[in-house]
Amino acid sequence: MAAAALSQLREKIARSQRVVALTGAGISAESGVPTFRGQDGLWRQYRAVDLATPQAFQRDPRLVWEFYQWRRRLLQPLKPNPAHLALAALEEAVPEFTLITQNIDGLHALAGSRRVLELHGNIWHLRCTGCGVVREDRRLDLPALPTCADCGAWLRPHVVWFGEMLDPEILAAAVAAVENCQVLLVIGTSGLVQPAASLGRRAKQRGAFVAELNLEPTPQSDLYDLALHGRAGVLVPQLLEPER
Ligand code: BJW
Ligand code: ZN
Repeated sequence: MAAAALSQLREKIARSQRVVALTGAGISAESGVPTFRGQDGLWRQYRAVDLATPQAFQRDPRLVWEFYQWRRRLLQPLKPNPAHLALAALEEAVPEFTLITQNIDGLHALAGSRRVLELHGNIWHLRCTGCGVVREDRRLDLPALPTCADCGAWLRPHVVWFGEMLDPEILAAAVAAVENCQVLLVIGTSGLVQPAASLGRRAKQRGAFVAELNLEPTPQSDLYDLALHGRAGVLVPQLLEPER
């Protein structure tokens, strides 16, 4: 059954001009990045409202920075895994391939993916709360409360917290990509966080073939055409293997 589903998905991809992948924390799990809602997930150990909301940053910016600096140190040595690498290879094989990620870890770019829409920002980018400038900054020895070299205001991680709007241009590009694609791969996301969670349904409504690749079924699984259960690091590379 799984073999038949895999071969059906390979065939759909081979016949398509426009393919999109939407990834979540599960694709980076095998690189050592903690997910949010699994058994060892970040939101099991920490309260999101205390650390990943604009109110939390207003209340206690040092605490929020401590959390992000800890995560930057954790992420810094981590490498892309076979799932990231397979998506970079798929981009080369498909005429028009768009990668939409909810992840802030930057591992898709490290794997060689070129066209990446980062819906929730990037932990290696800092944004000034005063003048709005965004700069890449990979230092692990940031001050406890880093400030902007241009205007002196506090810097914050350039990520999207709960209750904040996503970058409208990036979201519009993601919506356009899913509404125009022929195949959408939904990989390693629990499908609980909006607006990313509604992208699969949009693709489906516009006639795309939607496949979910996840360790386990999600609340979205029934909406889709096909589900493959297993580790992303095993399943995604299998999409590139020739039919036997
Ligand atoms: C594997 C695997 C392996 C594991 N192989 N698979 C209704 C009520 C209340 C609030 C809302 C509501 N509707 C909408 C909202 C607002 C909110 C929201 O959606 N809340 C829900 C939780 C209910 N959304 C927002 O606030 C968004 N903004 C917005 O809507 O703006 C408009 C607005 C403004 C003001 C008011 C109202 C609306 C912004 C959302 C920003 C999300 N930010 C985070 C943090 C980013 C920064 C950081 O990392 O610190 O983004 S939260 C976190 O969740 C992170 C992730 O990108 C995101 C999604 O998580 P993901 O990737 O799905 O991870 P997990 O852990 O949930 O799942 C992992 C999956 O992988 C599992 O399924 C595993 O099985 C699988 N897996 N290992 C394959 N090896
Ligand atoms: Zn500034």
